[in-house]
Amino acid sequence: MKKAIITGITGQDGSYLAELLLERGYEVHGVVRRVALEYPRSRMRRILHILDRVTLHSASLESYASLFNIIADLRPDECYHLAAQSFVSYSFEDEFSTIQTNLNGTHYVLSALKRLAPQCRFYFAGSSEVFGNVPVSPQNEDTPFHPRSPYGISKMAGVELTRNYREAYGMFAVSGILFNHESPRRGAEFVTRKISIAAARISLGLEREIRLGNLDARRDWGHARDYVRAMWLMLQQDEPRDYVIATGRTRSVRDFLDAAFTRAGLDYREHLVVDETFYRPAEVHELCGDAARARDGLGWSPTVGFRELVHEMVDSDIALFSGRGGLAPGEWEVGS
Ligand code: G4F
Repeated sequence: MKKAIITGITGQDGSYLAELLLERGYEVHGVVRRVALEYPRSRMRRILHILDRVTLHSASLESYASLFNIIADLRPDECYHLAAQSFVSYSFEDEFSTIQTNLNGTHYVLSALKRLAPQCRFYFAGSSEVFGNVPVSPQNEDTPFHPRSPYGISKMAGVELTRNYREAYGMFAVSGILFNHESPRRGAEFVTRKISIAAARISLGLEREIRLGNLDARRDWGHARDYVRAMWLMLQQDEPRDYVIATGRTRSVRDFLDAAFTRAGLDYREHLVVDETFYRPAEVHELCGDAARARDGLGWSPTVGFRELVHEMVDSDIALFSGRGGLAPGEWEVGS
């Protein structure tokens, strides 16, 4: 039985990936922060249904020793390093901890694997935010990086570090450069989930307005369940390579808003307040990925389209806020 370790198992991607690995017969281990163990109903809400089938270990991305000890005990076959401070806006507010945690955390995991389990296959959760201010569209693995946020910089450095471990030490270490991927499990601070929650709550009479920033930003939005399948595929190849994962189609924030509110039976124009506080110091205006290498090399393609994604998210939030979602009020918004 293959042994896999996932950092960030309590997040959107970690939870879908854990399900996928369990289905494929893996022994699944997750690294979580101490606080998650203290508040399982909220912090572990995405993995409550599989808690009896995964083993959790508490560690901190800031502590080399804590990560080293877990890897020493487990000697995993595959390691998926997903944990990070992943909210772009917040990275402007706290540049230092974003860059420090994201980069050092990756470095610690890679270094411990090199020392203790050099045969372990390593996946790094890169991001399309590395492209930032793009000179060409769509973006692929050869597009130059020009990140526009401390978060993007931390991910660019992580991709380069992973490449260096591959080239310098011969490790099977790869990065997935994933474009935006969403689902009902998305954290409430990201724009798609903020919109689906607002659409649900307004339609149920629980709120009246939604406050948003730049509505003209365009993103290439796919479904997270499709994207974790690509992560797994990357580690099953003969050769380690980085891959862009994307749908190849962009929509604006306004398109998402319109589709979500229409699904909830609402007209977004009656509820929208454009709020300057949600604008970013440096915006990434448009990202669109070219996943040809993944299509040809991994046999990967997305299965969920834009409208299906929006509808799943809105329907799920209507169920959640009308009391059919299985969580008590207050448990949905914590620790995304
Ligand atoms: O949903 P977002 O916060 O996602 P963003 O910044 O594109 O980053 C996400 O995708 C990346 C992959 O490319 C990941 F690496 C990253 O960790 C994260 O998952 O914002 C999307 C767009 C932005 O242009 C933002 O300016 O929506 C715009 N926006 C407009 N109003 C807003 C809001 N974003 C948020 N979060 N909240 C708003 O009120």
